[in-house]
Amino acid sequence: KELAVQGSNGAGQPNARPIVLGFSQLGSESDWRKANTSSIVEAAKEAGIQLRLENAEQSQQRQFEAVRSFIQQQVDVIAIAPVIESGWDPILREVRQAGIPLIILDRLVEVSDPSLYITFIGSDFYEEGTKAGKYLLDKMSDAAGPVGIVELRGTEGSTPSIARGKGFRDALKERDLLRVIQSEAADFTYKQGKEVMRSFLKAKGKEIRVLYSHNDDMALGAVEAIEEYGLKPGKDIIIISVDGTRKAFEKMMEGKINSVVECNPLLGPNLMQAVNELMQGRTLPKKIITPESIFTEAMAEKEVKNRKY
Ligand code: GZL
Repeated sequence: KELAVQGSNGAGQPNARPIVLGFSQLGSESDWRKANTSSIVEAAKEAGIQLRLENAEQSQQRQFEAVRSFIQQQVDVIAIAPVIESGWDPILREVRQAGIPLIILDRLVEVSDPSLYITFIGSDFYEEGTKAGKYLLDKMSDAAGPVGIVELRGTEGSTPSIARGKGFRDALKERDLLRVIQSEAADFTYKQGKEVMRSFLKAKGKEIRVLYSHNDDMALGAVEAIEEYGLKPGKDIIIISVDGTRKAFEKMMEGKINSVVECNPLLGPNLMQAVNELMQGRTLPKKIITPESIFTEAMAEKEVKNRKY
């Protein structure tokens, strides 16, 4: 690769051109995703990096096509937020063949050879699931009989859905009174969260004491379904969600969601920093994990003004 490209600090030769980054974004399914996209667009502008963003609207096939077009365009760096973990080996080998460095963002890929990508920038989803489970252990510490939990899973086969489900279950192992009685994928969307929650209520009704939702958009849809059914979200059914969007904080202030585990979408600055560093020939850590917290309805009022997404 010609090295006469301009780093963000103008490190290149005077006539250098800006770095070109091809980014395959997986979709626009949730508020988290929209915040993630705007963070990346903003950070590229700040860094003087030319961003070519393709939105796959949750189709892996369209992500493959986007990556192939970035190879054709001979971009300097490729970044991918992979919709699901499987199926990436062939296309990542094409990227390696083309000699283009690759960054994986937000979710992970399951590949035979991890050297196919330079670094992963995102969250520890297992940890997020564990935090949700530990909150529930504490919230239900004085429960006498079995507690029925329903789970709205994110996109089937995606890292957040797999790992948030596992972390949650591992945390609950110590209390077999807490039981997941229904679990279904609702693709991280408001609409499907509402539809699947309706079906849970039809099937299990008052047996449901807790909802664990893998993201806020599905949780907000479920809140509507619970109210339509005639129960009180946050009271009759304890609700734990993940992401920490403003809308979820507003629902916590109304007492309709009880706890939200933070998942930070503002990865733009980290991504541009990594792009600049690898273009300057520096080595990067294999994983760059963003620090995250958990919030409850008690602290929602104070925290809501600090939320950036
Ligand atoms: C998590 C991200 C998930 C969010 C959802 O890093 O991949 O996808 O939790 C989003 O809101 O749709």
